[in-house]
Amino acid sequence: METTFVIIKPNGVKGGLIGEIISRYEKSRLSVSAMKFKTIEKSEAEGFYAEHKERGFFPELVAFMTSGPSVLLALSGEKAVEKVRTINGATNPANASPGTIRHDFAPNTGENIVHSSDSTTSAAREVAFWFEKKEIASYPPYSHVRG
Ligand code: IDP
Ligand code: MG
Repeated sequence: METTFVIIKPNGVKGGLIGEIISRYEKSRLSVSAMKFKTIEKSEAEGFYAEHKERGFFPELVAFMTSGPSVLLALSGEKAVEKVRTINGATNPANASPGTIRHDFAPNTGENIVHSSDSTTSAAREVAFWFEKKEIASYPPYSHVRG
């Protein structure tokens, strides 16, 4: 069992895609183990994306991520990190495979609808960055009713 971290970015929330996106993860037998609806603050976006702070797109990324509410999620299940990266698709939606979230909904690289952790190490850091321990469900993944 593995846990990964996801953000439904402000354009995913504004676009009415919360249900659609979470549904795709659940259909892949991933369970929501923590969830929060919030407008990310500038200092939080800067801290969360610190690895990108020297990149030219950083100010634009921070501005976009703080432009409206996001949904923050911890998702648990077998191979959760890799599964979610596959479901989300390539960073640049022009390179994303048909059927992925970014292919289906993202207008460009900067506003690519979803974030997800790129390794189990990042996932542990990112889950801890946004959630307190008591906010994370400790039960094992659901027995999905679709079997
Ligand atoms: P990832 O989200 O697929 O892991 P990263 O390379 O970690 O991609 O970049 C983090 C985020 O920064 C991307 O999701 C995207 O929103 C933004 N970003 C990355 N590269 C560019 C770019 O070349 N132009 C604008 N924004 C970018
Ligand atoms: Mg990344």
